[in-house]
Formats: sequence, structure tokens, C-alpha cells
Amino acid sequence: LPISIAILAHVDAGKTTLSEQILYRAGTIRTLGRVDRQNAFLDFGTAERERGITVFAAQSEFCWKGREFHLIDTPGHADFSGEMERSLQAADGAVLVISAVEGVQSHTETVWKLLRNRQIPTIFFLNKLDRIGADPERVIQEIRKILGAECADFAGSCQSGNFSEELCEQIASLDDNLLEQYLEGNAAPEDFADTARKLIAAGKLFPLYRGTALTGEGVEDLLDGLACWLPEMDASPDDPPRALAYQVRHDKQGGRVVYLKVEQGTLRPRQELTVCGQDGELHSEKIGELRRYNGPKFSPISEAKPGELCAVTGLSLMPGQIAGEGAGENSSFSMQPLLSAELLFDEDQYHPLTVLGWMRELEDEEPLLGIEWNEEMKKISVHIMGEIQLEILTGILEERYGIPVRFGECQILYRETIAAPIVGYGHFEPLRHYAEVHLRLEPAEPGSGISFASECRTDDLSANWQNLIRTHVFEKEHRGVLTGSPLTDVKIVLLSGRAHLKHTEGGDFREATYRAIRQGLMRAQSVLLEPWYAFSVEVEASLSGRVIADIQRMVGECQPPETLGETVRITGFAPVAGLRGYARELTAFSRGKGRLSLQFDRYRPCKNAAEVIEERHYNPERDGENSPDSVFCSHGAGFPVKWSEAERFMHLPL
Ligand SMILES: Nc1nc2c(ncn2[C@@H]2O[C@H](COP(=O)(O)OP(=O)(O)OP(=O)(O)O)[C@@H](O)[C@H]2O)c(=O)[nH]1
Ligand SMILES: [Mg+2]
Repeated sequence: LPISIAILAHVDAGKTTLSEQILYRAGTIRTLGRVDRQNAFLDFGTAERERGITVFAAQSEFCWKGREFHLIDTPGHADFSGEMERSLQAADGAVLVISAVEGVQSHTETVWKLLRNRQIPTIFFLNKLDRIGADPERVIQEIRKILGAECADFAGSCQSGNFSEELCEQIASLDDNLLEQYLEGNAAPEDFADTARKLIAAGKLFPLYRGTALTGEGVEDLLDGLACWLPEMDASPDDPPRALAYQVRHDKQGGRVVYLKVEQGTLRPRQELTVCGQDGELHSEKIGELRRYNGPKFSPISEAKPGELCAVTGLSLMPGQIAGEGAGENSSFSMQPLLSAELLFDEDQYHPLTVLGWMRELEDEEPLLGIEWNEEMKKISVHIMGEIQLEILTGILEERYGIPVRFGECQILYRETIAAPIVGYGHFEPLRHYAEVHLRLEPAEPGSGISFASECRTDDLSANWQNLIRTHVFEKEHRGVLTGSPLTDVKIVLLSGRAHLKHTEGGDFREATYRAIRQGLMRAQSVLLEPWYAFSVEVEASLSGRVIADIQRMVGECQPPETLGETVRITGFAPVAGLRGYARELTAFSRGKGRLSLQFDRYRPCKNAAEVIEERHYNPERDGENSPDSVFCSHGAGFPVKWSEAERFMHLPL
């Protein structure tokens, strides 16, 4: 069976160049393209070719030494880490490329964490050995120290028996049985190879290769390594099919294409598969076309086996969802945007709702965009990872829809939660409609997001209606009442609800649920949350006082500095608001020698909440889409009741 491998690294490490060489040497492509000549096979988008950076993950396939591989080249810029993380779910193995000049970077650490969380067997490739300043030994030390990875030089190791004494010792040191045999002089060469394979599959040993992707030096050795050391796929083509959606694209004809990794069984065109709908219910959907993508091109295929990457039309899946066996299990993603920006365009020429439709299409491909529509102001804003992403989005909007846009200033993406439990009431009863919902909102663990439970008996409100309320709780981001930022870390408990035998329609519980949440929030003790980074700064010892003072000014927290030879490392936590421009400052006062590494840590209560709330001018009572008020009916007509009065009118006991 084939396996899928992802090529990962920090930006510009040479992933696309390496992928190009792999495909060329394995015979998938006949001419070798180059990123710097704008003809790389896998960087085929306009924005990618113009800027020479990868924005979209792209796939292809190749064969080496009798083994079949599917390959995904991923973007390395931190702004596109959402795309990278989605690709990772499809990977059975990974090649982590590190430039032998730049070494382990902050983004390398991010990628490494994701790889370890998903337990993906990983091979290192030290690239750019041809460049002046390449220092593979230093970088190997960084891999050991910063990533804590047990990496081992596997160059030329593919024929067993070809292990150096040093490599044998390293492998034996990781396995007690082998160590004993080795010390007694009873270990055969195959024992080392077998143990190495087991350790690699278990994520305890990481083979390392080195070379120059630009010239192809070392690439065949790496290919041998992939064929020799990565574990086989453990699945059967005869099992019931199960496939994981890892990417969504809209093709030039406007068709929605879902990219799938087959995990077990076999997929075929026009096959029926179970999928989980927006309402949380399982239903059946039919595959239209089954395609295999190779760079920009695709061809129809008649089947896809476990380990393979393919794409289908006709399925409504979102990235992270499963089709077939196990439908309904979703995988979650850890990358999240910490900034947002308003979309600016000529509103006389383009209707905001048309533009909203286009943005929703882009959001279908990149869910992290979290498009926000402000009904009252007719404004669209997007969640973003960074400035480069805005430039790329501008290019895509121009190319796809012909609309010139700009973006407003980037703002921190705040969130809101509550400090104590509160009950919220919502009633929705315009003429011939009816729904009432009572919910308790409870503060929940930081980082837990929104969760739901029911304490309502099914005798009082049927399971169908309860499920519908649950769906409405999860179907959108609810807004806090301080700044209109997304609500998080709240457990929503259904206490009671009522439907009307004749008059309750689909949307009524949606209205009542949203209004109940907002009514509760209006009376709750709300807390504004801001994102914090975990940082690590490396500077000359003489500058450590300056760094510590800067972090204190940001009201961050520092550990005592650790000495590393001539430099010191300072780690700690600080608000994104303070650290976001710090890389530039550090470069200036350390004359380019300081190193800053940032990882999102978590949301914490905002220290200058009052100031931020004041700046945002958010009026929760005038947020038309998110009204806290209820609607009751009297003498055949609906009438609004303000949230502060609503409790008195409720039909169910409080
Ligand atoms: N000297 C040298 N240059 C290289 C090597 N590999 C890649 N490059 C150059 O480095 C630049 C970046 O290479 P890419 O292959 O686009 O890097 P990438 O990792 O795909 O970058 P992103 O996808 O944008 O993260 C290009 O100009 C390449 O020509 C190498 O081994 N030696
Ligand atoms: Mg690339």
C-alpha cells in the first residue's frame, strides 16, 4: 500500500525545491522547475509564483524502490500554518526540512509540536549545504537541544549492515533488549535495522539526511531513506471505507472539491458514504467524480486505496471531518488567528453582500478566516494570522473575482468569557411561530471553548428539539457583550424549553437559543480575554536586563535567564499586544544577533480591559444580528420585549 508524506519546514527552507527534485528523480515530472524561475511544479498559483513562497499545499505522487508515495508540499510561512496543519492530518510520515544556514527557527518548533502531537514518524533533511555559512553540526545540536529530538545520521544506511558503529550504539541505547545483545556481542545487523524501524514508527528515533535541494545532492539518499525506514500503512482496502477530508477548494468551474486521505477501504466514483451534517445528524452522500491531483492538474480515477490522497466532488465535508466508517468524529486544529482586519472596497461598485458571498467561498477553503459580517454597519472583517496573508488575500480577491481591496489596520482578536454562572432566557413568538429556551451559562476551563449539556427531561422537551438547540449553540460564534468578541470557555446547559404543537418551525429554536445566550450575557459578569504568547529570547548576556525590563513593561512574566555560553536565553509569557512588534525592536538593539521565538500560549484576562472596551464602542443592545431581546405574541401580533423585562413574560417557570 502507498503512504502519504508531508514536506514541512519554516519558510524558505527549500521544501518546494526538494519536492521538485523528488518528483523529478522519481520520474513523475520530466523537467525540473525552480521556485526562483517561477516554474516550480507545485507552486502553481499566481501569488506563489510572483512571490516565490508557497501559500497552498499541493500534492503529487511518486514511486521509489518499489514503494508508492503521495507527497504534500506545505507552506512554511507562519501566516499559512492553518493550511500546513490541515495537510498534516493526511500524513503517514513527514520530512522536516531545516536549512543548514538558518537552523531551527521558531516555526520549526511549531511544526515539530504538531508532528509530535499527531505522532507522525519524521525524517529530518538538512538543506542548503552548498551555502556559505552552512553548519550542519551546529544545526544537529539545535535539533537535539531545542526540539529535544533523538536524531541520528542515517546517510547511506539503507542496506542493513551499512550502519556505522556510532549509529549502532545510538540505536542500541534506545532499546534495552538490543543493548543487552549488543553488549554481549550477539546483535546481528538485521536486529539494528528492525529495532530502528520500530523506534522510528514509535517516534523515538528520527533519521537525518543532508544535502542541497537546489542541485539534488543527497536527495536520492533521502528517497532511499523514505522507502527503507518509514512504516507501512496498517489498513486494508477491503474494510468498509473511511476517508478524512483535509482540504477544500473551489475549482475554476466553480465546483467544490474535497481532498481526502483514504484511511481504510476503497473509494470509488458514485459511491455512497455516511457523513455528518451541520445539524450533527448522520446522512448519506454520493461521491460524484473521484480525482487524483498532481500539482495543478487532475485526472479522473476509478478507485483510491488506503494511504492515497484523492479528491471528490459531491460531498459536503469540511476539513477535519470523516466520511464513511467513523463519520461524526472530527479532528480539531490548534492553529488560531490572533488578529483581525476590516475589508475595505468600493461600496458603490460592489454590493457588500456579493463580496460577503465571495469571502464565504474563501472561508470554505480556509475556515480560519472566520468571516464576520456586521449587519448594522454592512462591514466585513476577517481573522488573520499576519500581514503576508493580507497581501496574498488581496491578490486572490483580485484574481478570482476581479475586485480591488485593501484592509484596515490589524487589531488584536479579543475573546470574552464569564466569571460566574447565570441563567439566560429567550422567547421567540411572532405570529405562527413559537419557541422558548432557558439556558444556564457557566464559566469553563480556559481553552475549552464552548461546550453543551442538557438537564432538561425529554418528557418536557423532545430529544429532537433538544438536539436542534445543541446544533444552534455550536453553529456560530456567539458574541460577548463587552466588545462583541467571540464568546469562549463557557459551558451552556439547557434547563428547559417549550415548542408549540403546530407553530414551531425550524428557525424558531435558533432565535430563542441565540436570544437566551445573549440575555444571559447581558446580566453576566463578563471578562475580556486577550491572547498571550509563550516567548523565548536569546541575546548577548549584556542585553538581558533590557529584555527583562521590556517584558515587564508589557506586564509579561519572565523566568530567570539561562546562560548558554556567551548568550542567555529568557523564556516566559506576555500579551500578543506587547510582543507583536518586538522582533523588529530586538533586531535593532541587538544589532541583528538576538533571536525571538513566539508560540501562541493561551487567552488570559486582559489587563487593560477598560481601555479596550472604551475603544471598541460596542453597544450590545444595538447589535441587530445578536439581539438579547425576546418576542412575545399578544392579540395575534408579535411584540418585542427588552431583555431586562423578558423574565416576567416567560411561559415556563423560571
Ligand atoms: N543555495 C541553495 N538555495 C536553495 C536550496 N534549496 C532551496 N533554495 C532556494 O531557497 C529559496 C526558497 O526555496 P523554496 O523551495 O521555495 O522554499 P520553501 O521551503 O518551499 O518556501 P515556502 O514554501 O515559501 O515556505 C529559493 O530561492 C530556492 O532556490 C539549496 O539547497 N541551496
Ligand atoms: Mg514552498
